[in-house]
Amino acid sequence: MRLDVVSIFPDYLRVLELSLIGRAATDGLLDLHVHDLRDWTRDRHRTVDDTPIGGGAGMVMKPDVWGAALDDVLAAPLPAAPAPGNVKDAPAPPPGARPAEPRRVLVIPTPSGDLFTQRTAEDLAGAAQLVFACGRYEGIDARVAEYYAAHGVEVREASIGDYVLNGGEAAALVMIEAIARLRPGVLGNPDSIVEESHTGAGLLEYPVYTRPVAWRGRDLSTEQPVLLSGDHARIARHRRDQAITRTAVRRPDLVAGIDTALLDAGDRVALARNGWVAPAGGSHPVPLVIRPAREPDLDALADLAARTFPDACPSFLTADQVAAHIAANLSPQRLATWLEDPRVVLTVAELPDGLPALTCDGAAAEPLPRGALVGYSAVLAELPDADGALPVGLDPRPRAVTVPDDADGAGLAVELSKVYVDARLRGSGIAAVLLAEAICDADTLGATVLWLGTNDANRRAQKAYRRVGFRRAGTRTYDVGGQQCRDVVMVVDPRGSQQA
Ligand code: JDE
Repeated sequence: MRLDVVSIFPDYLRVLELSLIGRAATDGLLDLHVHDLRDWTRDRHRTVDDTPIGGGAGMVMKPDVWGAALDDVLAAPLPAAPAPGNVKDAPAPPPGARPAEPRRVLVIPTPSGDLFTQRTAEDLAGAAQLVFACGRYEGIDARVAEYYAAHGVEVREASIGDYVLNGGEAAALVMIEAIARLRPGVLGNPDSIVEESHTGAGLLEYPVYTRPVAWRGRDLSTEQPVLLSGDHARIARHRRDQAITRTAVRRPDLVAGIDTALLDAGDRVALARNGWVAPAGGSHPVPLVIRPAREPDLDALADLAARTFPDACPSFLTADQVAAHIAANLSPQRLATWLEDPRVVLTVAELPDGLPALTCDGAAAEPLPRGALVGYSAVLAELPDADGALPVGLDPRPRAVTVPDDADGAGLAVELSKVYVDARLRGSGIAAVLLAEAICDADTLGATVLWLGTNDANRRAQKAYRRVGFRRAGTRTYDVGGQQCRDVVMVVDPRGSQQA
């Protein structure tokens, strides 16, 4: 690759002689040329600028000087192209095709250009010649870029960010470094490039650590023991979770642009924990809020409950039996009672921006409106009120559940009465977050055991509960609209879950 830089401060680019780039130039991997723009002036004062036509502050660089310089540099001989087959990933030319014109790109660093990104660097790394035109003052006469674009040169006006520099030199150095390290042989360790592109879902890098393991009060053997476990799969999962959390906190703009086809189930849970939901089949994550239910939610919540309950029922139940159960146990009135009862914690999953209609794989689904409720959970503490009554809707505690005493010799059982997620958002990680939240809520209520009953046949649900720490304790029979169903009973000790 040939690199040309044209500047009125050629010495500014002397740093290119140093480090990996300079080594690549001496090794012949890069053919680097720095030019003084004033060499193309023809007046005694070597003038490169003039006052703006139309008036105004500052000076503008002259098109005639730039034209003379760029005509020469863009006609310069190029290093011999590598033989076909030597270029990794290059498409094979069609048989009988004559060799294509080498790709020459004129790059003009300017704050008003297109944003230079890693994609731009990857693209430009494939060119045969890059010519960087470094302007000073208020810029270069606009006709220069237009002229070369109109005469078959690929022109890229490129910005390295939203700030103003005194000249294009520093921006050119940034772009050259980003591009040159992608060229074969320039970077010492090509593994690190491979690894970068692995996180190519558009995530920030995970935080990295080296010895000493304990440093200034921060001990990784207690903070992140998985990193010292030697379990490569778990380490990879942990790092990916960290990358997702970091991206959600620092660059929500990047999360909104993630291609969800590149996400696995663990990624979806990590995203949901950080306030984003990636629906299966959707193209981009959308914001998710997990929050306590409020009075205005009641109708939508009852609606969601009625929609999701039948999914969890065994198939031998009739529609009437299911409907009877919903009318009795999941009405807005019942939910309102829960909302007013301090022994009940009702949590909802809301999509504040809704969900766009999907047109993935030709399958279109209805969009969801802003503020749509897509999941909920209810935990009920087994605490009698002043009249000795337990919360309405609390199921009798199955014999299989034992209630350990806490430090004061008093135990408390809490039932995880409901956790449901809209069928459309299955596998999005919402259930895992609602469950983690429910376990924390149980701890807050003072529970020494959190228990639940779930239909024996619903293996998917049992697996989800097991994943967040529930263990099978036994069985119970459960009445749905007059029909006795067999449930598996599962338990978890919620104590200390808040730190997690
Ligand atoms: C490149 N991000 C920022 C600056 C300029 C007022 C003052 C100066 C070619 O025309 C240019 C080039 C530059 C230097 O590049 C940057 C830059 N990426 O500042 C100006 C414009 N307006 C003009």
